[in-house]
Amino acid sequence: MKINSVHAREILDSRGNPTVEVEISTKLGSFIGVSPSGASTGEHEAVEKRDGGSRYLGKGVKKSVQLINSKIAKSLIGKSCLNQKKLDELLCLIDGTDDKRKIGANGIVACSMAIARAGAASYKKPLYTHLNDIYSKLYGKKIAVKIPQGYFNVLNGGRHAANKLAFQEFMLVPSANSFAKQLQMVSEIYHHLQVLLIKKFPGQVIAVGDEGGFAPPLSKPEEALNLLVKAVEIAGYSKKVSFAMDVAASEFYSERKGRGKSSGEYRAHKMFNASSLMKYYISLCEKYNIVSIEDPFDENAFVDFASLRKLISQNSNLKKRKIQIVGDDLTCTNSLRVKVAVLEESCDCLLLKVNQIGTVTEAMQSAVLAQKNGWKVMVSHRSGETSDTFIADLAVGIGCGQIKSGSTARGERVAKYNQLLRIEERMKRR
Ligand code: 2PG
Ligand code: MG
Repeated sequence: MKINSVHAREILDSRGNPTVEVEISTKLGSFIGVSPSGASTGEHEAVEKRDGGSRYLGKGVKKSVQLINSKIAKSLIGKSCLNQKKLDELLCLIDGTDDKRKIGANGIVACSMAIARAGAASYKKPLYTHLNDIYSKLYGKKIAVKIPQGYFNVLNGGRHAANKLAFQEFMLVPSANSFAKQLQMVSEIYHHLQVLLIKKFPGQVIAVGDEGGFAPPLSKPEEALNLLVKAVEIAGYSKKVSFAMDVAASEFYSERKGRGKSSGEYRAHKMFNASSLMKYYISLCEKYNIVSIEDPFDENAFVDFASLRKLISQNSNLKKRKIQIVGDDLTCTNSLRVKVAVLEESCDCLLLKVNQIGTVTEAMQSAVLAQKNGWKVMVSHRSGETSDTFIADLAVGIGCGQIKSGSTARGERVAKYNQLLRIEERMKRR
């Protein structure tokens, strides 16, 4: 099925910042791809191209839009949208840099996602099935589609909120036999949490952070976790919900000059070094039913990640509970960095964000590498999003079993969860 036209435009994301939307048309209609955008971005991510200057405070994306409407359109028009890998390679080739700084990963990812949607329509398949075909081919065997476990971020800190909580995300992990039930449980807990917060902070605004979780004036992780335990209890789900955290530790890490790599400081509610922070994580895991910790250390601290895994596996109280260590800023959906993390045994779960690397194919290649090395994969949104639902189909299509898309509030967050409800319903009908 031939691509007839490619048109990029600048639209706004959930934080009110410009982002790139691309519309690719074939004779079957037009198909959209749109880039999300991070706030706690890893330094090894592909480059998000911004215009600079005063327009939109420098955050405009017109330069990337223009390059897509000229260079990329010229190369894609007339090509078949069915060969995702070949077209993704072509996008990388047109950009020609190793970090996609010329066109911008934000422009390229929107093109790549629009191509996938056009491909799915040509095969008359739902997006998740088409993505599953592409993934199975890259993997070298048929991968089963799967509705994922949700990791729902209901309390926000770090770069996603204006409070003093250094840790970025506190997530609920409900166990249920359907996604619909998971969503219902979290929505109920979320509303109980709201009541608890209103009582705890009378007269203060209980605003939500960038990902729809509450952002109350807390500073210690224990305060956040205690509130979650309480809300879960009131909702009547005590035995059915565990907890996860994205620490996003690079955001409060600083190196101490001249003292070598692992002598840096972590400025959270108090000062830590890598070893005291490690002990702190162990104490949190002993006290709370935590099953997943993302980015517990700086984005270059492969060895500290590995030491934490080792410490958990040697702890008699914790080794039976499977606590996964997730790489996000550490690995940046980049297969070269995943390879290092595999060798160092830094993680056992890869956070998968397509815009961190730039194309659907490259993101899938990182997921294949992770899974072939026995890791889990968690598909993820960004803190700046639109109502686009691509990642819901991606999580189901690669059958990875995990997704995080923020809280059960705010349109751009629930859009993904609602899409999972649709897919689950469709899969049950078959
Ligand atoms: C993260 C993400 C998404 P951001 O750190 O995992 O939650 O945040 O998009 O700001 O990088
Ligand atoms: Mg993260």
